[in-house]
Amino acid sequence: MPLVIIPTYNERENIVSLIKAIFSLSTNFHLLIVDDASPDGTAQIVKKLISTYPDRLHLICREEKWGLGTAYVEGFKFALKNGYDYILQMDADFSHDPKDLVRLYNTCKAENYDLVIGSRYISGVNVVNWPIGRVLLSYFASFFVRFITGLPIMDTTAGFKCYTKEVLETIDLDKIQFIGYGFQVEMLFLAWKYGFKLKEIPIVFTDRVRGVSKMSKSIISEAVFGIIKMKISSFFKKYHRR
Ligand SMILES: Nc1nc2c(ncn2[C@@H]2O[C@H](COP(=O)(O)OP(=O)(O)O)[C@@H](O)[C@H]2O)c(=O)[nH]1
Ligand SMILES: [Mg+2]
Repeated sequence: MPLVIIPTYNERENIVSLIKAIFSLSTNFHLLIVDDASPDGTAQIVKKLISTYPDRLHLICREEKWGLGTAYVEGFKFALKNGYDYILQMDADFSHDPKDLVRLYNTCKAENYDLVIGSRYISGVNVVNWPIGRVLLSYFASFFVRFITGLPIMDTTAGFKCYTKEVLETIDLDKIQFIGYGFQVEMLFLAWKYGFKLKEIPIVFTDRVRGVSKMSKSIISEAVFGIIKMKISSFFKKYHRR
């Protein structure tokens, strides 16, 4: 059974239509929202929907804004504990098209990949409505990560992915370093180091229409130094699958 994990912080304008869009897909996805005490009441809105989708919709409410990376780690642990075998992740703001969940999942399952990445940069630059500064930042960040780590992936900071449970069981989730966006890179890097089969498929990424971005300068500096540190420390680690 596949589980889609969506971290939220102030996504009240997006969350209901997103949940409905996912539950109207042909695949029987289950859904976990991990909310960090959004002041706009995102969690309360989700809670009201649980009775409509009792077995399919799950919610974890955290007490504070503890960051994207830790929200995903908590979601991954939930997925493993509850026996899901494919775990997908996406943003709450419709930047990732819910219909692409089916493509990610089917590619992972039918073609026996361990991690499938919805990629903005595999065939040119498929980003719609982002300000040029944000596109350049993202494209440069992706290049920087590839250059430092050697990852054979064009969109190294992608947040739209499908993992098999084996990947999440192998990676020591308690040792994840990044709390912000660098988390996406760290998971990808570890999956690659452990020798899992990775695949990029093209997606179109559209900037959010509703709500505001949570990207910040501190997230960027965590990422730049953190990635160099991650690469250096990887020389001293062994990556054996349990
Ligand atoms: N739970 C949780 N979700 C977060 C946090 N920061 C961002 N998000 C969510 O992560 C996703 C990506 O964030 P977003 O603001 O769209 O970033 P951007 O698209 O890179 O500008 C969205 O679903 C956000 O609501 C956080 O600290 N905690
Ligand atoms: Mg976004």
